[in-house]
Amino acid sequence: MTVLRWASPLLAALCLTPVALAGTVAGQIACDGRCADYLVYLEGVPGSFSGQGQVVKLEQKDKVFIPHVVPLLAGSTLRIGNDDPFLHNVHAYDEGGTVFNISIPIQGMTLDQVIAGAGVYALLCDAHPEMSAYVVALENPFFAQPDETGAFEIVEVPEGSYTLVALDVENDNSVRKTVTVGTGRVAVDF
Ligand SMILES: [Cu+2]
Repeated sequence: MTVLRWASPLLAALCLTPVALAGTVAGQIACDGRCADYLVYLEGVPGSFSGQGQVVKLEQKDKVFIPHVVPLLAGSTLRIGNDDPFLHNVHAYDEGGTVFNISIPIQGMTLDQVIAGAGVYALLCDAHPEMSAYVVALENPFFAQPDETGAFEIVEVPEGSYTLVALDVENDNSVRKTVTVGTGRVAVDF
C-alpha cells in the first residue's frame, strides 16, 4: 500500500518556492473639492525603475494646462500639446531655476520633453501669466491620484514597509505615514 506524504513532489516544491507577494494600498484623502491637486506615492520601494518609453500627455486649451497636476515616473516623456490658435511658451522650473523652456507656436503641434530626474517641476507659460501646472516625477511607479471623492488605490505593491506620502502639490504640503504591505489590502486615510 502506498503512503501519500505530499500530494505530489511538485506541490512540495511549490510550497518551498519564494513567491513575489504584492498587495494594495488604498484609502481616502480629505481633499475637499481640490482632489486633482493631490498625489499619493510610496517612498523606499526597492528596485530600479524608469519611465523610459512611457508617454504622458499635457494639453494646453483655452489658456489652461490640462491636467493641472501631472504625475509620472521619472524618465518618462512629457508630450505637450497646443490646442489653441496662438503661441504658448512652456517654461519649467525646479528649485534651481529653469529646467526647460520651449515654444509651441502652432495649434495641433506637440513637443516631447523627457523628464529625467525625480522632483516637482512648476510649469508656467511666458505668454500667459494665468497659466500654471505641475509635473511631479516620481522614483517608482507606485503612485496614484485620488478621484474627486478623495479615494485612492495603489496596486501591485511589493511586500514591505514603506512611507506613504500624501502631497498637496499646489500648496507644497505633505503628510507621511508608515505602511506595511503584505498580500492583502492596507487601508490608510489622510
Ligand atoms: Cu500660453
